[in-house]
Amino acid sequence: MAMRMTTDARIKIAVQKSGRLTDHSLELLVRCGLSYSRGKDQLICYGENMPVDVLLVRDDDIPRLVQEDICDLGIVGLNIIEERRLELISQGEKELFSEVGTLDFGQCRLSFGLPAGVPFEGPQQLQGKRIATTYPRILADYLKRNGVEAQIVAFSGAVEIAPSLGKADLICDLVSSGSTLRAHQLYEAATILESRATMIQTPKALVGEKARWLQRLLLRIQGVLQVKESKYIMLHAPRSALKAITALLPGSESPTIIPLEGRDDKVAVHAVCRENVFWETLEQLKEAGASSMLVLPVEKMLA
Ligand code: PRT
Ligand code: ZN
Repeated sequence: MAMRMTTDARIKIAVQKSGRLTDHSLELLVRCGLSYSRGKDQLICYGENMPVDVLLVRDDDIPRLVQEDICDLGIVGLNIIEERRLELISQGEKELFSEVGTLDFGQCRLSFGLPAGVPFEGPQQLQGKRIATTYPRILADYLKRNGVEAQIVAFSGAVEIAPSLGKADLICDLVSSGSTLRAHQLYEAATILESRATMIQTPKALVGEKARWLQRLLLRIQGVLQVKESKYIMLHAPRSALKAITALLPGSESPTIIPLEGRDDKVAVHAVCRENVFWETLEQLKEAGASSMLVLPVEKMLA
């Protein structure tokens, strides 16, 4: 009994076992301060310094594990989440997982791929066509919303070969660089879903210690995401140009102004910029009168 209680008090996060999201997902958790050891079977990473364990599974299983409350959290592409959400809704399921945040990796688009040379003039053109996809529910939902009837040819992979096999007129598949489409003489005609890795949470309310840890973890994730873009900038500014210079600092709220020993005409300005600071910005700052500029990466941030 005591054993079971300790297990239940731990947060379980479902992460893709091996694929495009794996390294980024684990890296995010490590940057949140988690250190873990990988179990012998390689299926669970046991958190050593936080009550957080990571279950390594196929990405397609992640929404179900979270929805059925086997895991408290999951990191998975919005494409998989949407497909599963539509399936659950069609089954009359009311208790779904909730989305807690969009992450900064796994970007891709669910788009129509048409044979090169066939122009795309809008959804009406899809009427009566055969469309191959691994996302039949998202596609059906799109067609319904656009009042179009088409034949959905469900594939489990390698959708891009469907047109050349004569199995479909066009495809609806994930695209990132577009090179797979090009290699099959297809082009990206229109996007129906923009996807990114997303964190989802169980529909069951967490309580006590576990709820507190979840809150801490979510705050840390937010911090990690903010930090990646943020820079700390230090510079010297003539008092007369202070207004113009602070207005140029990208995404900074209220900079710290520090007097300079022995100089009445100049001050030091320190600020956190929530966006990247490019060379162009530094050049503009210099033109406005700034000097001794330093841009530093931000290691950690907690609002
Ligand atoms: O084994 P498991 O089921 O866990 O993995 P999987 O093979 O189903 O998934 P995986 O690792 O390929 O992708 C995991 C997630 O990464 C997806 O669900 C998306 O959310 C996201 N993602 C981001 C992508 C892509 N980019 C992507 N380009 N998933 C797939 N692709 C494929 C696409 O299907 C097509 O075949 O890559 C090809 C197109 O790429 P480009 O660069 O040629 O356009
Ligand atoms: Zn998968």
